[in-house]
Amino acid sequence: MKKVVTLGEIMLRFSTLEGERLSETGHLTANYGGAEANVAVSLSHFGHEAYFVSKVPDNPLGRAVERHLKSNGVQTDYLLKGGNRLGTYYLEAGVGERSAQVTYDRAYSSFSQLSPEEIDLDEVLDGAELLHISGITLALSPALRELALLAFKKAKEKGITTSFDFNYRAKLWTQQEASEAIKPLLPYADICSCGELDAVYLLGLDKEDEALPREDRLKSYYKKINEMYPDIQYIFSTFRTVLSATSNKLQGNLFTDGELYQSKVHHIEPIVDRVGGGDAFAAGILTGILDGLSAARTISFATAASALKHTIHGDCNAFSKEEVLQFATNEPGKIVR
Ligand code: KDG
Repeated sequence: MKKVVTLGEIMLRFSTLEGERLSETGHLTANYGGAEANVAVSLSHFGHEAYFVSKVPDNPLGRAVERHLKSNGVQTDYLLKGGNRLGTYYLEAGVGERSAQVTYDRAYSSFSQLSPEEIDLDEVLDGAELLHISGITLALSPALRELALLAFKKAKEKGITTSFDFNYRAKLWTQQEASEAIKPLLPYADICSCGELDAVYLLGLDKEDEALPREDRLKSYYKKINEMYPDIQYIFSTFRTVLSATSNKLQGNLFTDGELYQSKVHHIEPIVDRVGGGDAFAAGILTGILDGLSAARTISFATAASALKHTIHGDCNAFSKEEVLQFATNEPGKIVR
């Protein structure tokens, strides 16, 4: 088993029933979610020794989070206890053409108040093969931006593979703020999840001609990103066509060695819960890379993992590597020429 480390915030999520408004509902269901925690859960289900680095309050909610992580096989040795509170978020379910809405209530959470000195990066990274962080962590405080950058630099020094997911959330910060925080980290990234909009609005690349096929535009963005940050060996994203709140088409893209690999198109219907689909996808890509799968198999595995996540409630993937492989059948992704 390979030691893999993710660092980020985990929150308690409250969701309305379908067809109810958050402002009026009397029924909320509870789950746990947080981008890097979701990735850790998936990585654990995919057979890795996943460690989640974070801070939660020293109260029953903090202990419940720990139990949730442990029950999914995630190692909690670096889960600090203390601080004010557990962040929460609320999800008003979408119906038909009306999409879901997220409301955050996470200010002053224990994790957002964490200072870099509280984490012993040498200990956390000792023996690790991979470190994964997303833009959500960078959005939460200047101190977390500093910690993430320190962690990436240290991981690079130690020869540990680093993975960064842009994960832009407009409710947390502006594009300008995100751009300024993300760019210093990218020279230290080996793997990165970056969509077309991220390339244009956060990295400032010129918009490609909309008349070009999507995959040609993406290939061109990825080539440019690779010129700017030559150490990035893998860049990935999905094409998502939203048909309704409960129906999607999903295709995965993985760029490596100058080639773009695409999965088959999954038509997901009905979608039970789309939150965390991107994290299951990222964990699938990371697993393909860690396990030495070909790029074609990696993109097929990751997209299948994401499609499966859409069929279950909550932010976390709950499928094993074997189940994802079976669902992905034998159809590897194809190179885009
Ligand atoms: O990627 C899914 C996350 O967005 C979700 O789990 C909640 O971490 C979260 C956030 O900050 O929105």
